[in-house]
Amino acid sequence: MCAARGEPLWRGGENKSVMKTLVHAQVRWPDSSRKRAPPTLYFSPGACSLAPHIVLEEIGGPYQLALASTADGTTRSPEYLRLNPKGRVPVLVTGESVLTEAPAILLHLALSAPELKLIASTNEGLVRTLEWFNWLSGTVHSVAIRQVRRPQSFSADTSQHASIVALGRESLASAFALIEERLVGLTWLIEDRYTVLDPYLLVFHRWGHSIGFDMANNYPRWTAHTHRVVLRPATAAALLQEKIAPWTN
Ligand SMILES: N[C@@H](CCC(=O)N[C@@H](CS)C(=O)NCC(=O)O)C(=O)O
Repeated sequence: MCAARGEPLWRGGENKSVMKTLVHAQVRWPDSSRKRAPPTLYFSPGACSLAPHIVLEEIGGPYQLALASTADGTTRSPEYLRLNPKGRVPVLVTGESVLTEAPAILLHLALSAPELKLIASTNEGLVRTLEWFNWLSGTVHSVAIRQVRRPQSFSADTSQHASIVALGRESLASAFALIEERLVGLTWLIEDRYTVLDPYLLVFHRWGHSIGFDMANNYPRWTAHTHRVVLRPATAAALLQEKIAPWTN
């Protein structure tokens, strides 16, 4: 990172309406002239980049959005691969630094605005946060969700795709049941206050809807949690900017 350790890369508040611009279908590169520029989040509507987008709104400082659609091939273009060789969103560009991986970006954003307390404050809370992040981004997202949405990533043999999708749906059903169980008695996931994990969980709830799971009836506690996240003005703003609804994809 270009900021000193523990030092926020920017402070919220100033010239918000001027600085925050939605940049459509452009891939722009970090350079030295951007050292003090607001951070840029590369996102695709409804992708896991929605969580850092919501957190940027929570923080309230200037930032920019750059659309990198996962649907139209932008994230696999040679230009985009120069920025992120992993070919995925989200990417957060801050000055000369390019940060990938949703949990790392969420942690970075939480640390950049310590006064908002968007991350756990105890060792136990931090460890539980890592436990959630690792499982959600690994087992649930990169395996199960991907099996359902991109079976071609697991086999070039199209005759295998239906069974890969079925395996993914089975894994998701048990993962979602575990999420529902973990939410017993909780308002928020960690330390009973809103942290960056909560908007991340919202993304998975939306995906559940989009792949046809009956989220409201099968996961009422998780659905109530999602309602709480959606009621936050930062979430409403991010959903509006991405032109998506909370309950569909
Ligand atoms: N481990 C990465 C996964 C990122 C990821 O898979 N992003 C999806 C969107 S939710 C993507 O960019 N997909 C495009 C593709 O697979 O080509 C993270 O947590 O950020």
